[in-house]
Amino acid sequence: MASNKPSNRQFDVLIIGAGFSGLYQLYQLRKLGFNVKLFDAGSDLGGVWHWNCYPGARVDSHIPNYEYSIEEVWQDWNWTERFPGWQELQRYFAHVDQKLDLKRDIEFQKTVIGAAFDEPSCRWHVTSQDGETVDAQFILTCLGFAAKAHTPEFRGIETFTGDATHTAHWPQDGLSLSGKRVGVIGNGASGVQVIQEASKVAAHLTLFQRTPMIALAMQQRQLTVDEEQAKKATLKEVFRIRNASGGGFYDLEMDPRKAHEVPEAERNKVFEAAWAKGGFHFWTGTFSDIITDADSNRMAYDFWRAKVHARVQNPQTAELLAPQQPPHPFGAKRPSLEQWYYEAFNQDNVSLVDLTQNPITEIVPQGVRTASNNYDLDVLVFATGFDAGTGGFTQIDLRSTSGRTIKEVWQDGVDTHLGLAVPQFPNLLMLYGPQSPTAFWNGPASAEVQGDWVVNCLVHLRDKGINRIEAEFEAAQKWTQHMEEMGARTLMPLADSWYMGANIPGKRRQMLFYMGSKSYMAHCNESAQNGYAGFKLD
Ligand code: N01
Repeated sequence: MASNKPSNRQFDVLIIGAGFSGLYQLYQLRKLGFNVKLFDAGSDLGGVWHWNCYPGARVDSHIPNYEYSIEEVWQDWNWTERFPGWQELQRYFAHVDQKLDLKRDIEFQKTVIGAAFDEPSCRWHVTSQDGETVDAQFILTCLGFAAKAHTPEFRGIETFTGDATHTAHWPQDGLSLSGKRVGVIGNGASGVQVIQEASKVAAHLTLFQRTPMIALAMQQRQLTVDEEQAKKATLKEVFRIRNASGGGFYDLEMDPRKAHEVPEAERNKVFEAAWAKGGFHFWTGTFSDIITDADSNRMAYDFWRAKVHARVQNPQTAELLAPQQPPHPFGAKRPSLEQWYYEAFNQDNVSLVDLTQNPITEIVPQGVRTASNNYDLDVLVFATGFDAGTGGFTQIDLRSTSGRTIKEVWQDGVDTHLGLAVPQFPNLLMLYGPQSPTAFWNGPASAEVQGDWVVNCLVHLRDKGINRIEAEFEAAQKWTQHMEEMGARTLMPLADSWYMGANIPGKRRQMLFYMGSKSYMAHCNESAQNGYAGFKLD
């Protein structure tokens, strides 16, 4: 509940969320003399990497893209895998804390449940679950885009007598899948990862698939200490290029040509090279028109499909996993990365239920009932994603200056100025939020680049004696319009993705994330250079 009571504890800045963005803000603002506090709902650092401890959870951005560029952090840190898993990422955050001494200004298990802006004092009253209300001039929301898990409302869901969990709420003390009959609903990034691990240990694993996932080869590998040490000499330059790049990767280069204009042999060479590099290279590191031209997009899809069919023995299963007709344009939904996902379906202990032919009718005490079958299960995993971008906000009783909750304000769609601020929510700045490049921007790069903009903004306000910053309605409407126009020039709107808000029943369909961090930052910097155009400063 939002509260209007004044509080005993007062801060210049309250940061919500101890992931990459929140920790970066804390580190920078504290150095600049702000009185800062960070609240996080979890019991340790890491944001999603604190919560996501399901078997196989690992990052899809390859090292060294996925880390801070802060020298005192990287100079004596060595990664062991090109795509590190959640345990290693948790160790990394402990290392970050050790180097930057962050925890002394962080309060854990401090879930923010409400916030109301007090006009006379020009400060936010922020209430947490434990009943305390604190007072801050500015709130920085560093909630991540996946702060609210989505579990579909299957009939009978509460009757299941086995262990049921959403991937984002995986028990911190573990949940064994060994020797169990495991069902997984969903095959996004989380589903693919948990399926791979479950396939190794489960007595039987059943994937309930609604839409085939266009999963790309991760090309995981171990990193040696020598290799990591040798890399240090190049890291400053690597991070400089990464942070200036259009997606937060130092080594993801687009071929400027259009795929359908390139001779087939040449095109396949480019596709093969990207495939061999692994990770997102095949998504955003081939031709410039893959996500804008339907013919070029289809060429990438067909290349991918042939790769999958070569690995799956049963042609019918292969067709379910990689159908002749693309389920949606390639890349218009976030591709998962996989290591042995497709081979898993060659195993006797793994089966696939096609929900388009055989939909789930209800969850029963023993397992899942579909239109034509019953599946008895010991463990049911909901890898069903998130109310992305906005869910982290709308679950807080966050009040506008006119008293409306952000949930009400965003009911008919999100309007923000530059994905940084919402009209009628003064002195609240969003990092990695909706209508900024979030989903298309490697997290640590965004934390630093967008993060520096926010830090500079707060310094500017302080230096100029400005107490209040608020997004203007007209600027926010223009930004939404600009995003829709950009989206319409791509194939993105054609998929029912979380990028479009289309994965949540009843959520307004709109482009929720800005495509292109370079042009995004150009807009943000232009606003700052013009006295924070689009914001009202008092
Ligand atoms: O969620 P998702 P996620 N009945 O939304 C299915 C990041 N991430 O947690 O496609 C049946 O992608 C749904 O089916 P459909 C990453 O950015 C990163 O996997 O809607 N199925 C889909 O298969 C990622 O994109 C990492 O038809 C239902 C699945 O559930 C984002 O988080 C790791 C259903 C949801 O997939 C979200 O990934 C994990 C229903 N009623 C996550 N409702 C790494 O970096 C939903 N589904 C590694």
